[in-house]
Amino acid sequence: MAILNILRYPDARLHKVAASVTVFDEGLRKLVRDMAETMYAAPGVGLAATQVDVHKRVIVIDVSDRRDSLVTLVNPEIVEHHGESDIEEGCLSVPGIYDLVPRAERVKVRAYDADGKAFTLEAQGLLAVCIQHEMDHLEGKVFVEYLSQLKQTRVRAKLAKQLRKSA
Ligand code: GNR
Ligand code: NI
Repeated sequence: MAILNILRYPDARLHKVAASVTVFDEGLRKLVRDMAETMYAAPGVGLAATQVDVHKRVIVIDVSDRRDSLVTLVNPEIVEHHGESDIEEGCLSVPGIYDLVPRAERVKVRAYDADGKAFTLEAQGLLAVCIQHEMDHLEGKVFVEYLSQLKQTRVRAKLAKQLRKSA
């Protein structure tokens, strides 16, 4: 297992569009294990492959308190969405920034697991929001891009200041 480096916004690689997985092999299962280890270590409730500079449609999520309920989504598709969520988001690629962005409260997702078995998942609350957040990463979209230009300017200033302090 390995802990992978998480890209930080702004980084052009966070804007790459991920490609569908076509081969379900040991390399894919190792990527999923390493992504899970990276997510748990961070700690975060989700991680998209884009964030570790792998541009494949792979997501890991665990919103459980005990951190024992890993969900792996390969090539996910939202087939139904309902309502509006009011959960504030954060992102491991944008540390220290939290805000509300428009998301559905409930989603039905069709995806494959790491072995290539198809399944559907009905999610609500934090899990539903997290799925939408991670699927945006696969499209090269980071949650702060939903915010006003004024807020985005403030986010960039805050991240630049964090970097200066850590240097
Ligand atoms: O750890 C995370 N927490 C979180 C909280 C609310 C909505 C979405 C998230 S996802 C985030 C981890 C991350 O950056 N995934 O891409
Ligand atoms: Ni994120």
